[in-house]
Amino acid sequence: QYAKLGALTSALALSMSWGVSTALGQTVLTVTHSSPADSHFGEAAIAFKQSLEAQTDGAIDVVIQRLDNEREALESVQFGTQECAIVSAGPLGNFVPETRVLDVPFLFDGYEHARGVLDGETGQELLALFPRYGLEGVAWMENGFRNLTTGSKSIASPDDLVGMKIRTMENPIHIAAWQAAGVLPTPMAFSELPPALQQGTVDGQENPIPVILANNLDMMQQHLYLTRHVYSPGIFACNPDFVAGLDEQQQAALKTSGAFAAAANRKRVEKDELVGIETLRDRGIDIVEIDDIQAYRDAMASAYADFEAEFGAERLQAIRDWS
Ligand code: EAX
Repeated sequence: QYAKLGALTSALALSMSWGVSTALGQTVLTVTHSSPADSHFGEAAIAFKQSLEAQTDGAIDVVIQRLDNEREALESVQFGTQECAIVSAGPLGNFVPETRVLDVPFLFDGYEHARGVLDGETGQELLALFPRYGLEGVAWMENGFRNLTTGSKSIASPDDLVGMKIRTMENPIHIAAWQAAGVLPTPMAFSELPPALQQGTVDGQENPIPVILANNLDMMQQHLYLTRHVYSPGIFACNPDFVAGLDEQQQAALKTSGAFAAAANRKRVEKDELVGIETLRDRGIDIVEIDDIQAYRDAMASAYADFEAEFGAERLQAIRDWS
């Protein structure tokens, strides 16, 4: 019964999206992402479009759209009402649970470390699990290391965070880490964040420099603490049936175009990290370097027993020790 229903819904989904081709017989591939075009995700989408359209001689028409509810984007890709999405890994663990290991705070020392793990065995093994959950993991993307921002309340040490309402992504690992620090985490989709900051329903939020810059979150916040507490990967995901419907050459082009997108994405993250802090300072937000990052690690320490129970202490250590 369920199998039949499943087949029916996928047939429906098929006719709703990629069944629709243009007069020229083009296949339309819609890819959404959560930031403006002038951003680390926007540049990735443009690089992908240019590469795939050129490689397939225009047989695939890539349409880029903005969708800043990342959970909805992944649901639509899974269901087949849109072909692909670039999203941060925020909600990804609710779809592919094994990817949650990447969300553990203070797991990576820096960009080289995080990228090495994603490009290496761990990242590739995780991508191979996606089809089990109705998704095709085309390439890892990058959102960046996350930093804490607050509105009128300022913080001298993590002790001051106790009782503060901080918006987090809809990510159980992040939520547990902030709870351990005494914060009242308020998970919500990215689309709900600007109004929540403007209306003061939360005291702060956390996001990487590229996201803060591209979305002008500094205009809604007064203090930026360079906590770099957690690395935020992104993912380029597509609907597996859509991918299976492409010919072999197009599938290969999809993969290499995903790699182009990832390269453009990383390049923009690097640029934003390099000049973004100065730009944000010039725009007027108070920027605070953290001398005692260990205090933040200690504040979240009580969550680590659970993380070790979920992922294995050895596994976490192996990721930390990557070189
Ligand atoms: O993908 O939800 C978030 O805070 C993400 O970092 C943002 O949507 C960028």
